[in-house]
Amino acid sequence: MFGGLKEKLLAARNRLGTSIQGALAKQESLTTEATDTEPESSSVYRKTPSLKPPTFANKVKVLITERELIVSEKDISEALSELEITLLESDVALPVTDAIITHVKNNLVGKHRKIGESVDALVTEALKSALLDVLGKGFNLNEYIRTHVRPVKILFTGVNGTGKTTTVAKIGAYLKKNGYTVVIGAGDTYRAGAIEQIGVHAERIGIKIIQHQEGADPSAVLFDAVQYAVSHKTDVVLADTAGRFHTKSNLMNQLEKIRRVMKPDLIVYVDEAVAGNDAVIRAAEFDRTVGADAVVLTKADMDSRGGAAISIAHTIGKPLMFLGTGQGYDDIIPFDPALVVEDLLGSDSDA
Ligand SMILES: Nc1nc2c(ncn2[C@@H]2O[C@H](COP(=O)(O)OP(=O)(O)OP(=O)(O)O)[C@@H](O)[C@H]2O)c(=O)[nH]1
Ligand SMILES: [Mg+2]
Repeated sequence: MFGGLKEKLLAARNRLGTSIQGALAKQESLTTEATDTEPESSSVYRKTPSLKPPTFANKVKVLITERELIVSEKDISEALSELEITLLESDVALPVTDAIITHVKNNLVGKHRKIGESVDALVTEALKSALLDVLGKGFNLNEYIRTHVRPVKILFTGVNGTGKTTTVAKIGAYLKKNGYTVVIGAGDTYRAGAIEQIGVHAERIGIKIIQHQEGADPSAVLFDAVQYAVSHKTDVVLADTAGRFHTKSNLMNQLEKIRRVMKPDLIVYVDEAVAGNDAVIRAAEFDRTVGADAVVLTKADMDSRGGAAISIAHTIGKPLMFLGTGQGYDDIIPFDPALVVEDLLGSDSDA
């Protein structure tokens, strides 16, 4: 998952570290020159590791020992430009790229006095906090269901073929595993074979499904699913819907009707991570028209660039709830920003 981004971030991190190491080396030599006539007082500086010209290979492990490090904007401006290009190439949205660059710059430019910290740790921390800042907090669905009136009604929307139906099945299996009772509403009455498809999933994971005939009004199906949940004290209703583009006004009106009739507690926008910036733009459109409370990005297992996952929460201001990571029912992971950042930048600051 996001392998390309990981690699590029490592290169950007080393590049930033190398720039700072260069600045440190410059300060070091200035200090040494200035203190050459004061043998005793300069001993601390002489003990610091000898600073060879920075190279990619020595991986910026240099310690900011007992002295102050001052980083100027000029010291890191080239490395920041490279980071910017890296992010844009990875399909991170422009405003999100800007936010990350500003955050990293604000973090690194200025005085640092952290005894024993390596330059690499300094850079890694700056990148981590910048990413955490744009990734938001995620969305804990278990917690949400636990603290809301049942049945919790969740409506899934999105464009064609992104993985809505599979996600409904995966989340059904996930919630069942977490001890909740679930009913699925087969709200895609439009595409041939859709009712059968979700029916097969429901049977495999052992979850009740409410379905009507192909061509029926999806609002009526989903209303029935909610009625079933109320009368059977079911914890959660998961409503599948037909794929649609936000430009198709008749289908968007249909979704609006579903929303009025079903009164969902949560509208979850589903798109595929591999769609990159397109997914972000579409999410914003759906949020604007029918609303979105949270996002699921599927096919993260096939996505090397990671741009949509990095950008979507910050762009539309709605949390990322799950990542789909394959075609099996267990291939879904709650989106945990800290874990994603750890995975992207590694926990070993000396790497
Ligand atoms: N690799 C991978 N494939 C996935 C993932 N989620 C869904 N898929 C596959 O994507 C394809 C489309 O999935 P569906 O769930 O039918 O998509 P949909 O959005 O319901 O499609 P429509 O109802 O036609 O709009 C299927 O082959 C799924 O197995 C995922 O996280 N990773
Ligand atoms: Mg479907």
